[in-house]
Amino acid sequence: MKITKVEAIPFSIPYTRPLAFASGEVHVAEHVLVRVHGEDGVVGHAEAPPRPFTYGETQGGIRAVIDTIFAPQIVGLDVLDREKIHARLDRTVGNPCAKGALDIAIWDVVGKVLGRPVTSLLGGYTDRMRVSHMVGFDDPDRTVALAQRIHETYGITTFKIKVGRRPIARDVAVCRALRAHFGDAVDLYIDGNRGWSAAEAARALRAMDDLDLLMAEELNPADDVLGRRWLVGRTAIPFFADESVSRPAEAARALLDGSATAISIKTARTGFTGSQRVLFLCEALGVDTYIGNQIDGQVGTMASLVFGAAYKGTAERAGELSNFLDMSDDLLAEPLRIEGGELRVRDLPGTGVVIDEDKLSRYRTDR
Ligand code: MUC
Ligand code: MG
Repeated sequence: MKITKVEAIPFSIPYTRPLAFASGEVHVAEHVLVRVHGEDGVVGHAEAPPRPFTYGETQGGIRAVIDTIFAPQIVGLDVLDREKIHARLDRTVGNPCAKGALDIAIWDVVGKVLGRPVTSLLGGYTDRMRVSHMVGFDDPDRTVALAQRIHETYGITTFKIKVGRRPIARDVAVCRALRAHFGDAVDLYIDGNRGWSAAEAARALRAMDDLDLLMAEELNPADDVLGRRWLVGRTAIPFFADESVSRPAEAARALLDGSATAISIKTARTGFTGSQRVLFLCEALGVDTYIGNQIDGQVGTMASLVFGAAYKGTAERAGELSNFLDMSDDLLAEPLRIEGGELRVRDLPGTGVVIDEDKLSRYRTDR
């Protein structure tokens, strides 16, 4: 089955609740829907969520690199020749979200051609994942009220709290209020998006020592080479690398040089093929992973779920699969539904993504 055409369709959907964190703020989902067409009219879909402040990709840049560089290199190749496809894409450095979306859309085509759900082609471990909800910067009372509503409405019992503000007491107060409100009924962990120095992060962790945090993520910049190693060495909980490991080789480097003890896997930036490589590396080294959220819409969340549910290592931890709840609308014909704190994969060939074409017409910005 040859690839006949690739489309990169920009769309824009506002958030009802903007998400603020140490490295940026999101008010509108300005994403790209990637469509890979195969012979016989088979079409695979994926969502590329650019994070300009994290990886430097933008909506316009993702479109341009796909239209002018990647599509001409892969049109005409067989969808099963994935090593060949990746060898061509990897001639160009960077562009993780553009490459990730192409990879996922190609897997979607493969699943449809074979008539099997991609989750079973990848690993087939389970059909569901527990969901972790990520909360952005706010004050303690509003954060507790939001988490309580999410807990009651969707049954979610794991929360990631964005930290990295100054003074550090602001974030400590939010975490403390959540623990006081929920007691041990929820799991809590923190993500600093590189906002603190190593010394500030160490102080913050000390101030939260009694809060039973599950793990910590990117509290200070990985480029503070010795500072990061010093911090990770004195942290008693898993220290996750996220945006500092956008490729399998970076994950290997981070683990070997002691600048992380665990790895967040985001299909938005490593697709399914790169995410497999990260996961298998971590499994071989005995290192924890979890499925992170690149502030994906529902199409991207479906991909995270399809991958996360496929493997024991990723399915056993709650995955960040709920931030589409902050969007005013989305593109899936049948919206995702979180029930009892879980999301289930769909028993459909491919990734299970079916696009609502009316919504796509409404939100696309190229016409
Ligand atoms: C996260 O885990 O950091 C914020 C920036 C990004 O790329 O992803 C989000 C969430
Ligand atoms: Mg993160």
